[in-house]
Amino acid sequence: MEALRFIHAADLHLGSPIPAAAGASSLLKNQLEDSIYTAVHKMIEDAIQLQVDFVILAGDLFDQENRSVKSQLFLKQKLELLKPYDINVYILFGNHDPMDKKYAPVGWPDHVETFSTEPETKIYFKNNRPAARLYGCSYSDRSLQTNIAKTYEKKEGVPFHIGVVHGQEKNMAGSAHYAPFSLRDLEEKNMDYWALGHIHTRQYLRRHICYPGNIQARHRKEQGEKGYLLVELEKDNIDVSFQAVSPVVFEKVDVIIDGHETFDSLSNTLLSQIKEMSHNNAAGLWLEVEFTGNGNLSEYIQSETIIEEWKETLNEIGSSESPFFYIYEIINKTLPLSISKQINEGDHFLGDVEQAANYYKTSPKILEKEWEELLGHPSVKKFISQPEIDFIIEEAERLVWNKWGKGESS
Ligand SMILES: [Mn+2]
Repeated sequence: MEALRFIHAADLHLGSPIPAAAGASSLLKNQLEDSIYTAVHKMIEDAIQLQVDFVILAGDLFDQENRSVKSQLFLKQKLELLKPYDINVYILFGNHDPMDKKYAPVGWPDHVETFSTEPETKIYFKNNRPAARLYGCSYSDRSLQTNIAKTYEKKEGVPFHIGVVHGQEKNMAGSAHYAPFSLRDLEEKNMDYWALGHIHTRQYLRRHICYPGNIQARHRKEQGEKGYLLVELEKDNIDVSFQAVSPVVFEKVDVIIDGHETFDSLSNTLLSQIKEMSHNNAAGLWLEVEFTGNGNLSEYIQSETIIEEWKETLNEIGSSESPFFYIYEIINKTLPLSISKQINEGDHFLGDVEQAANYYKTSPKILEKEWEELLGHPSVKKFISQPEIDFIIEEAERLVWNKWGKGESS
């Protein structure tokens, strides 16, 4: 039995808009705009270099159901590069690019096989012998409510079996519309590998049941390196390794201000923390920096003018680093020493503020009632989740503390 080596990717979301921060240079904006294309290009180069047998794309190749012509032609051109190397491609379409929607049609070359909207199997031949059977089913519409993985029927006669599904594990929130399955459903099928798609965070549900995550982050909430999975299947062994290809990486840096008396010392700490983040494959890091702790610098970090100037200075340094970094936001969660001291000494008013804040944070139901009109509004509801509410409460808490600590009573 011959071993197999293949690439498993999903959720390319080609054509997805990636909003950049307003202050970023056009160079940075362009890089961000092109980042998905750059990531896909790198994956194709890797496929050739690593001499993989085939590539699986497990859904949501295109971001919008009308599939932009630019994205389709781009992908077709890239996949054509694989043909001279006998690298096949197996494509399944997901909820973002369902098959039965209207889009300018683009034909796929022969070595690219797409799964139809009925569960079907494809056989991969290696050296003229059947080497693997792939099971898959594309979305016809933007939702697929059936447990499609459960309907896959394993047919013997080939050495390896690979299930491909674009869907969500049943216990995950909002799973009902996306081919919901339980881990047990998948395990019972005894496949050698499950190539999953749909969830943008890389996850290994089992050694052989994996979500690769999306290939390039599109906003601050998709943190860390992104890429594809390289899978090596042998008779009694499986090896799955993550390969980063995303040129732009979103990250968060947490810096504690305690003990820093000057801005240059704090800057040095921040810069060395950024250096420690090793992202060898990334061209650039987009950073959200959060300052916490107590110290004399807190008072200055509260000033928007200072923060803006500081950000600019740091970003000038960042632009000549490799990978470059760009700080798009600085979040201040610090307190001046004098105020933290007053809190520790049991200042009643400051203590009361803290208590009130904790009360609201730990009893979301009460806040829901008090803010009913705001939080119940359908167009607001979508945008305000619990972490954001907590953030607003903490901001309010810090604002009151600072004003009180400085003796401002108006
Ligand atoms: Mn999806």
